[in-house]
Amino acid sequence: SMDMVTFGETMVLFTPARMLPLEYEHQYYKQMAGAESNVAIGVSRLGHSAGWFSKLGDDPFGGFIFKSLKGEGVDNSRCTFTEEAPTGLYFKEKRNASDVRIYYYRKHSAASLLNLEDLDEDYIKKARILHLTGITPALSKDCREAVFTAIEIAKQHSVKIVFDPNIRLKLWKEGEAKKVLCDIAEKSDVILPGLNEGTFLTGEDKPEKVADKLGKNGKTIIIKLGKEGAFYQNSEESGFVPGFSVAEVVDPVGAGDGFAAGVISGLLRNEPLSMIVKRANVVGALVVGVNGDSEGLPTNEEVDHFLSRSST
Ligand code: KDG
Repeated sequence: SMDMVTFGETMVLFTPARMLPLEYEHQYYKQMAGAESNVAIGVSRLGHSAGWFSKLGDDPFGGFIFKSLKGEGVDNSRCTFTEEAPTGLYFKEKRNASDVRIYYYRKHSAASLLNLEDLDEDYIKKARILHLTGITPALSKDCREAVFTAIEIAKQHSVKIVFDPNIRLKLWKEGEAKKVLCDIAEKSDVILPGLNEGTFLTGEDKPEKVADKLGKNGKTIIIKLGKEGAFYQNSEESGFVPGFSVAEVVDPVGAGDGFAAGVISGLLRNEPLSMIVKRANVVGALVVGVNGDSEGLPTNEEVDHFLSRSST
């Protein structure tokens, strides 16, 4: 059985070789991206067992993703392939270090065909944590149904649900997104919004107020405040944890997934909430110093090393 199970779309990411508007770029290198697989890689690097599944195209890109995740030590035994649709793609455009834009080529992708038949109930119910993002329910009706069914399975078997809203308004309409994501938040045990996502879901703009609104029934809420750190609240405690500054932000994409991996690792180790949030901040900070959405994800030793340097 797995410490954590997650599922969603992983795409091939094409990164331009130069910092240039995409229209002028000729060369790309091939990486892998997807919030859920980023988290699975992160959790695995932090020393836990992580299971990830999706539906991949029966094409070279699907093969690349499948092998890469296996190489990262992620269990992908429940992943399926289809000939009906291609693996999704995504391009990054870097105009400068702080202006990163993304373009999806994922409509009607293989992952959007993921459905109830892809859920292995036994696999989900034996996990300690089910990680979900707000991206998967935006992909298709079938994907949404799979998410809500996975939630039911988790709840029936006391599997803790960690939910990162990951609001992607390129994928669906605002009103629909708000309704569905609030519904998932309501059913989750731990919710990890960025502050603007928290505002989107609750209409509040102060972290404490967002946490009060989202945090009913003993939920744990951790609001990501970027380089300012994070605010956390559960039924026993609340507080701010300051952020860590990194030498150079090379690529901000993926920091939130690193943070989620850090939180999941801390929950699996039963650490106190303030410690969980502190280490999660470090994981997020280390991701932004490296090009790519998952390449910078650290091991525990790297987190310890960073902490020892930042306190001296
Ligand atoms: O959090 C990073 C992800 O957004 C990225 O890896 C791609 O999953 C992705 C998405 O749908 O944007």
